[in-house]
Amino acid sequence: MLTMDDIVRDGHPVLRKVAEEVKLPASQEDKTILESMLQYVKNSQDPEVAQEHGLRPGIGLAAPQINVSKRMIAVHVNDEKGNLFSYALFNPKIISHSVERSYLAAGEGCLSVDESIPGYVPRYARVTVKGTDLDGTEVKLRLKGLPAIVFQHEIDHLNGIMFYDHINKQDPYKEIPNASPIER
Ligand code: K3U
Ligand code: NI
Repeated sequence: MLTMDDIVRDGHPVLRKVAEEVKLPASQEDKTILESMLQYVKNSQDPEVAQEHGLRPGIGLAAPQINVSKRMIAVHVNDEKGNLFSYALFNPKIISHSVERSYLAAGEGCLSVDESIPGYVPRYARVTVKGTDLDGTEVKLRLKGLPAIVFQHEIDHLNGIMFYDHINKQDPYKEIPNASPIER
């Protein structure tokens, strides 16, 4: 079971590397790692398990965050209507996106960043993501709202990008053109 001890923190070089594509069909080792990532995110949202193991709650996790430089992400998040988006994907890719942007009004956090960093993180409002799930099935997801933001945050991790890279350094709360806030 993954715990916070497995999560590398900001400053670790793996977080700045471009992660390698996973060879498909995935090996049992890669599947086990990806399953454990999704399990971390689920466990971290269960108050009893999280408290028992000292897990910081998360809605997503990318393999580089556990020092595995491979293109794998796990997401477990509800949209504003309460629909659950629970996915563990190999080689996720944004294949198209809206021109319109969005951002979380409360800003973003990251399990690899211990402090909170204020500011708006501009994201695409809608994205279409393709990837391969744990069964080897190709999936194509059309996402908006919080799930779209989380997938973009996790795919950024695969490209060595941290959420705060997107924050305007001079004016962290500067209005983002053509963007709608998401309150959560
Ligand atoms: O935002 C977080 C949260 C946790 C529980 C309930 C609601 C929100 C915690 S930070 C988080 O989940 C990151 C995880 C990371 F860094 F490992 F990928 C994902 C994320 C947070 C905010 C916006 C987008 C993605
Ligand atoms: Ni993160």
